Amino acid sequence: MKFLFFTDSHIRGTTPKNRKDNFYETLKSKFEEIINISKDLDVDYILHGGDWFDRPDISPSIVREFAIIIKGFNKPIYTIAGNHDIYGHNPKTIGRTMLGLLEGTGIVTLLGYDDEMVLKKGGISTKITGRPYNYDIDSEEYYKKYYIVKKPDDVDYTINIIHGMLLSKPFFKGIAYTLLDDIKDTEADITLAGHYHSGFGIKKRNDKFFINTGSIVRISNSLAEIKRKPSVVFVEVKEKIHVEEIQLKTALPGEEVLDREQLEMSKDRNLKLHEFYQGISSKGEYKKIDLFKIIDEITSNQELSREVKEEALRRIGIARESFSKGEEQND
Ligand SMILES: [Mn+2]
Repeated sequence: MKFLFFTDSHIRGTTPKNRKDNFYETLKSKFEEIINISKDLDVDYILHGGDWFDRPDISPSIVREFAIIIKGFNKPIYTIAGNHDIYGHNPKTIGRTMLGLLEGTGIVTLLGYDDEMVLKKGGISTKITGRPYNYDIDSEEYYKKYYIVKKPDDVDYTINIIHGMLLSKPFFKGIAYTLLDDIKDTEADITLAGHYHSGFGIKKRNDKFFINTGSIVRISNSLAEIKRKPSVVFVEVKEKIHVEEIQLKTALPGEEVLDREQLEMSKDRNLKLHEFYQGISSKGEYKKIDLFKIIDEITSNQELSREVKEEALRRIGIARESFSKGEEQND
């Protein structure tokens, strides 16, 4: 039984300010390459780790174009919603989102917290579970119920797909995350994670695989992202598990797509922080800014010191309270 996994495609019609290419065209080429890889490897199923779209309300013309492309996989697609796919971090809003539309029209199958699929082929059975993003997914109180899954006796393998901040080593304080070592008791043979865009590759703990090869697009212009080559993962389960990371050929060298000048500018920590404060202090502007993108940008920016990151995240926390109240009214 063969799978192809990729995550965090962040489909959008505009080009992020850090990118020098036509992001929309790049996205299309990447999807086309991934479809070709899936055909060449003759995979049975496509798995995606969430954040299909950059926002839940991407324009219909863009969704239409990508829906046509995604149908080209011509294989069942099992997936989950990421934080960018839903409104206000609320998984219950999926019915009014563009990912909900892909699900409703049968282009993808969304796995909710209580769903489990048992796939069978050639005498092998694999149980697939999905854990869409939720605000408490990495909380100390609840992370286990999302990350740790059971394996029934009557299946050969179990795969859990999750959209959460799973990391291989500790980050700085101020953002919730879950470490591989915290969840090594999971009975999932393979945990496939999205959400953390830089990824941690393919890791093994207690004979279990933990995989996040990162977003297929590079949005933030940190040094790590400039060096990173986006990739997908081929998984084959037979008598044993075979996993393989495949780098995308359509992903150009970081220097060619990410704006180095923007990175140089951000080296001035005070300037960066000043711009950030300006962004959130003007109310009209603020509503147009994706909070998680700000958090992603700050946390992945290697030019910022730990203290600056912590202070920024502390202030975001305060700003976020009033933001989510406003968002609920509009929703
Ligand atoms: Mn994402």
